[in-house]
Amino acid sequence: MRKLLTLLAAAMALTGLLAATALAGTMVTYANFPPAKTFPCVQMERWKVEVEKRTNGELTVQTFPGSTLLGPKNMLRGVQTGQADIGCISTAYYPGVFPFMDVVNLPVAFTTTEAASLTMWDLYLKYQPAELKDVKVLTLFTSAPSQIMSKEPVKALDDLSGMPLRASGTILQILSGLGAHGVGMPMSQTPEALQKGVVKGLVSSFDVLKDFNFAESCRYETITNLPVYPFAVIMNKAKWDSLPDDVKKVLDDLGREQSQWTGQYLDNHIKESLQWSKDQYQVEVFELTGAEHDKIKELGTPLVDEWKVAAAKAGIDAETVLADMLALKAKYEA
Ligand code: 3IO
Repeated sequence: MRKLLTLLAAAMALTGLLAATALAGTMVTYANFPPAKTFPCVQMERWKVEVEKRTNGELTVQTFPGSTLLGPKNMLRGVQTGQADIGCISTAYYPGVFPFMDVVNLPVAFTTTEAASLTMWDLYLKYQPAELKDVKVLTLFTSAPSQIMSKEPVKALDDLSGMPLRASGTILQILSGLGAHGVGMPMSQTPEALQKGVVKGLVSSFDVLKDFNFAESCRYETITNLPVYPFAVIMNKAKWDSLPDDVKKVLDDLGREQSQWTGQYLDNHIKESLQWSKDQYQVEVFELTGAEHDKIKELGTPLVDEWKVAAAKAGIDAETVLADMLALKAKYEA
């Protein structure tokens, strides 16, 4: 009986200790829209591990991949209102909402994800755009340059005529200039759209061939080097304000590093994904001619002008921001 009581007392003390530890720390929720295997969620899990390690567990992160907490289009509002503490948004799903960050989605032919991601981060830090003032930006990154993945071969630009392809943001306008039929929808809805046949392919980065198994239905890949999609990881402002200073410092110190880590991860992963797709499904990869690349470039010029007008309307010094972006791109691609 004595022994039992001692054991019971010890167990209660341990429980109390664990509860106290949990109380001393803060738990935050982190919502993401695509499935767990995809790169936005891989970077989320890496961020969680690093944060919990670097804060010695003072901050714990509960992750919700696959739109289990918030979806692609209610992510921004959901974080602003505190349904989730942290959320990952693809800014191309919010036309007109991010007039500054849209600059990263312009057809300037980024060659690596790492360069595009670091460019986005540096631009944000320098200008602190008004459109992100009501949330805390934890990190920023992009997808890799966008390519066509389709059920029917696109060996030349003429093959695009009337072809319905899923995309978002500026790529939609380029597709219409090429005679294709761009269908705007979030990445997370694309598996169903492909399966139902409402689109015959998509324009995004090659990581999705493996991570969504799109290689199975989209056996034809065409190298177009279209724009990257910008992503922002944002935190509810009141939640951020409530965090202790030492935790804030850990998160601030991680922002740029996380951006670079994600860029490097994706640059490696698109290669691995394409090789996997060749091995698994014998996908074919088509290269366009120089003249065709020139045509794509030509179609991009009015988009840059349109961005300048929209940015100026939002009070952004468009010429300076664009010049800065191109300088950062050159620096990081050197
Ligand atoms: C993307 C979005 C979600 C999951 C994996 C992804 N790989 C590339 C993208 C970019 C994209 O097409 C988009 O809609 O953000």
